[in-house]
Amino acid sequence: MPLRSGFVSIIGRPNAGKSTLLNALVGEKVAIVSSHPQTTRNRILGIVSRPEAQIVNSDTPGLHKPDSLLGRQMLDEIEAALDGIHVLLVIVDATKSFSTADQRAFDRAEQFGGPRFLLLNKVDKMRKGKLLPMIAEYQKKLPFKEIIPVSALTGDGIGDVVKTLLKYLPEGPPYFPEEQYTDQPERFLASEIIREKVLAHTREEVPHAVAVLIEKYDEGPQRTSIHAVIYVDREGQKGIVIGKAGATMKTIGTEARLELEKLLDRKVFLELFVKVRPDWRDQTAVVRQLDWRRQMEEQSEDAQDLTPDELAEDADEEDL
Ligand SMILES: Nc1nc2c(ncn2[C@@H]2O[C@H](COP(=O)(O)OP(=O)(O)OP(=O)(O)O)[C@@H](O)[C@H]2O)c(=O)[nH]1
Ligand SMILES: [Mg+2]
Repeated sequence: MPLRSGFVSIIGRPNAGKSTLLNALVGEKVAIVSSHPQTTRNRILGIVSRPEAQIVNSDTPGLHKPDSLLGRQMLDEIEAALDGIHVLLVIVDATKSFSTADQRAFDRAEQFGGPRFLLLNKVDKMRKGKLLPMIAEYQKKLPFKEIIPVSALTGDGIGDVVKTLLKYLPEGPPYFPEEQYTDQPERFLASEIIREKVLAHTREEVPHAVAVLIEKYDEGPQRTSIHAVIYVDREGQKGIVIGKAGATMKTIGTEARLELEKLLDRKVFLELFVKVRPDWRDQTAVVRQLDWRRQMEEQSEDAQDLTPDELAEDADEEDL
């Protein structure tokens, strides 16, 4: 059988289930998930490798009208994720009525020249009888090559998505080694896991106002030491994240540490700090730091500017 491989991107409104779908496709937790809209802020690769094929899926932030620098960076991430892909997956929450945010996804999908599929997600929460009329309704809005009902949460229909994707991918060798299932560095994944736990234990405006930056990530001989700062917008939000007598922070820290230990398969020492940084979502310095690809590019450019002696000095410092 010829080998197939290609790039697939998932777009849709915030909270439709894109990240849950990515995790279901890969069979690993690659992207964080929460019940709050606009959880995902970066494009995230989730790679499915089979003996006969490799599907490189990209999760994206939810399509929305941006009201900050962070929001605009999120939209740039969506555009970057659509560049050069072979198949586009549009996902809707089938339990909700079609919204302007869904229309944004459909408008973007209309500009895409390749095959596009529509996934009707969260079918575990609806009566099966509603599906056929819904499929007909959606097909009238925009023609899709395939419309597939799924539950990203239970895994229902995910096998059909993979099977159908394989039919549309071009022949070609894999892009990534078979054992690699994401492109995110561990350091970024760690910050995301911490943010997920903050989102799980806060509500209203706090989840949108949270950013997590890793200040220290040391892979010592016995354990990995991680020092992370949870940024919020306002003093009151700091109190909410910390909780009564530090109870919320303790829960966030314990849950994040346990998940990190599972992910890294070693002991983790996690230190968390909360800092207030008013309006960070409009500050270039902070927003850029949340873009790990840019961070890595800048670091490698800085490294290129160094003389061999300076490079050696840098390496010594990292060993300390
Ligand atoms: N019942 C049910 N819930 C789901 C399903 N898929 C996702 N969810 C829930 O929907 C919420 C949003 O899921 P996410 O995967 O974070 O959604 P998203 O599209 O990535 O959201 P953003 O990153 O904010 O754009 C979470 O509470 C999920 O558990 C599903 O198939 N069934
Ligand atoms: Mg998401």
